[in-house]
Amino acid sequence: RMLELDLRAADFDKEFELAFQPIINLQSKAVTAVEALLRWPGCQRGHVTPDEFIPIAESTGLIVQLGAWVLEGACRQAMSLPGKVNVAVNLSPSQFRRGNIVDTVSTVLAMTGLPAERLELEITESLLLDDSKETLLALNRLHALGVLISLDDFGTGYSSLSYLRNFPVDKVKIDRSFIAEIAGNRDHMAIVSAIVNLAHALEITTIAEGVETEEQLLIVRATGCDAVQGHFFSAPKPAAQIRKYLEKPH
Ligand code: G
Ligand code: G
Ligand code: MN
Ligand code: NA
Repeated sequence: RMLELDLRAADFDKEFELAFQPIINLQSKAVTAVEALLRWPGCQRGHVTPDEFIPIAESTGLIVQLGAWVLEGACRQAMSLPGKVNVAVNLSPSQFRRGNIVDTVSTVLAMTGLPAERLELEITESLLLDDSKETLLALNRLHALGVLISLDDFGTGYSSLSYLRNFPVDKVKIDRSFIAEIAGNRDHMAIVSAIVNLAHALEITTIAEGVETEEQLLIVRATGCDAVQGHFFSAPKPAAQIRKYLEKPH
């Protein structure tokens, strides 16, 4: 694939950018974190989405270097954004399997000066699925550094309840497919409520993803969910725009 050659040849600093999307706490109504999302505006081949290039970065192993670049950039931005917001960074399973993620994270924290408590690492159930000792060890070490672990896209995979008990999970992000239909579908509201209650029983915080309308926001709030993210508040935006969003009162 040609994209693979472009990715191998890419100068990350010149071609890639991070977008940031606010995560809003429903009690305080404050932005408590921003999620960093990778963009490739400098790609020679024109517009490519992360859903196209991230799988290639994963299969080639380039995600180890690219992921370290994302971590560093995200932590640097978190240090410079107002309001001491946390930053959430997506991690691929290959960053655990092919790279030394614990060393990478501790190096980036030391280099940028970001307190570990302000970094949230988003992992997916696919990482936990093969139940490896190495993965558990790495997650426990990351947690011991003080970083928070979020389980992303929750509800779409196996959603084994044992994951929430056996791994150091601080937050679950309820997949946006449940939120998309929450207004017209009682089953979806019941599922979201059940996830929120289960998480809270285990002292895990909940975030609803993909909130696009006020109606969805009100229903999500009624489930007792802690935080929301989605286009209703803001799409992922370049750091300069997110800075403005954080500076203006809500
Ligand atoms: O905003 P959206 O189109 O950015 O993201 C599409 C997918 O790409 C999502 O599943 C998201 O988690 C993933 N993604 C975005 N940025 C990163 C990143 O820096 N690292 C990894 N591993 N995945 C990312
Ligand atoms: O897999 P992950 O949750 O990391 O991916 C986040 C993805 O969700 C990104 O592609 C981001 O652009 C997208 N996203 C964020 N908010 C919304 C929203 O309100 N609606 C939709 N459809 N997508 C969203
Ligand atoms: Mn995510
Ligand atoms: Na997600």
